[in-house]
Amino acid sequence: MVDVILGLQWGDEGKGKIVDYFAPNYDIIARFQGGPNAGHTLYVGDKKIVLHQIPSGIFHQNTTNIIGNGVVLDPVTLKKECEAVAAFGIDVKKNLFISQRTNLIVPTHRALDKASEISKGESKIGSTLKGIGPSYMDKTGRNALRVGDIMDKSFITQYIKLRLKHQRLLDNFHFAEDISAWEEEFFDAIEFLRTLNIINGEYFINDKISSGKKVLAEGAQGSMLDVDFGTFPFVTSSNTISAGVCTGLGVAPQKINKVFGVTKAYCTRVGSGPFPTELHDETGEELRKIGNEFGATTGRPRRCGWIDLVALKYTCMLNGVTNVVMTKADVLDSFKELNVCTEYLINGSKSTEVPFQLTHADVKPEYKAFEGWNCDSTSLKTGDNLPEAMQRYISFINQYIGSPVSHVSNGPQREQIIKIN
Ligand code: 2SA
Ligand code: MG
Repeated sequence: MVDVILGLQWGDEGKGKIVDYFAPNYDIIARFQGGPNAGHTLYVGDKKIVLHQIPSGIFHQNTTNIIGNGVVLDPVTLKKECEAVAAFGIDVKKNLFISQRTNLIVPTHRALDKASEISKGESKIGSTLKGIGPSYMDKTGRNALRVGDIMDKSFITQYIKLRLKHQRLLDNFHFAEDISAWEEEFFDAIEFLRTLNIINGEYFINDKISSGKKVLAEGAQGSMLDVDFGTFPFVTSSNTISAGVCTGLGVAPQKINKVFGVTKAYCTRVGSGPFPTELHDETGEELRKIGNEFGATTGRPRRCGWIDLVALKYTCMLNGVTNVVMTKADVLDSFKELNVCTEYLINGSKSTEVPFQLTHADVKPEYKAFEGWNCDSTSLKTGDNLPEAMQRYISFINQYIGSPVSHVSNGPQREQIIKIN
């Protein structure tokens, strides 16, 4: 069986911590989409580490970690990450496995990402500039190099052919960047990649499932950034929803069991694009400050606002969420009043559906106000002694979205998580 943990908002819901918390219940943790644009923050003891491509199970000794075919892999970032993880005494050669069908990010993908963003001007996506969009374009455009290709003698020739294609595109953008330093790093990292466990991912994972092993699929970014259902074009280039697990790992839909959807108790977004409940005032500033809302990969300040139940109900539907995990509830500890968005006012009409175009100008959030709990929640341990105001907040969300909130995270530490009955 395969369970899934994924984000229900625009990313940064705290999935890394939640995966780390649930990891001991699983034999395998697998990434199925995204790439170095992800930033999953974990605490090992009191040391903070940010993982980008390596699954968050790497710090659990007996856990097998898989990078699936749906991921776009930057070997340079991977090498750095492996070195960072090795400093904690972890040997990736033992428990990290990479699908040979995983697509490679090459240096020109990063240049193309930058060129594309610059050409868009004001309407830029606000991408992480990690080459994600261009490398998924090469996948669907049937040009990409894949991890399995690095074992082939013709790899360099294939690489040069692809670089030439990219060079022509870059010329069209009138964009010149000297990638020679990147290239040197890239080939160095390819050498390193050759020493890792490269597998036939779909057989590997299905064999494990058949022999009764438990798999946890770890999502990156969030459902509102899904290339099909997110706030297009301000999305990432992969399917971040649970459907992506099937194509990104090679597992059939009936193998998927629980879907844990992670949401913050409020809402954030990095990069451009619509965000109906965004707060441009002091309250938004306070959320950013207390929640330390800065991108884990790029350090960018995150836009902050109230929780959006219209969007949350939508993403619960898309993912078939069986359990909702609410994170960073403690960030709301000091707020006198909390708002939750229950409806959108779109060109004067009320709606509880996410529209085709979720643009700033036409969509206004309608709020229901809640009294804050105004106490330190960080040391709460069980679901039965939650402050009443917190209970009211959670049970309203529960009812609205129709999926049960089963866990509430009340601090960054592994043990700061409350199971709700
Ligand atoms: P891209 O780079 O092509 O995937 O960017 C497209 C949009 O997707 C957003 N995006 C993200 N949003 C939140 N978190 C992400 N990961 C990092 C993190 C981000 C960071 O965990 O903190 O450090 O800045 C992530 N990755 C992509 C991106 O902002 C664009 O809106
Ligand atoms: Mg993140």
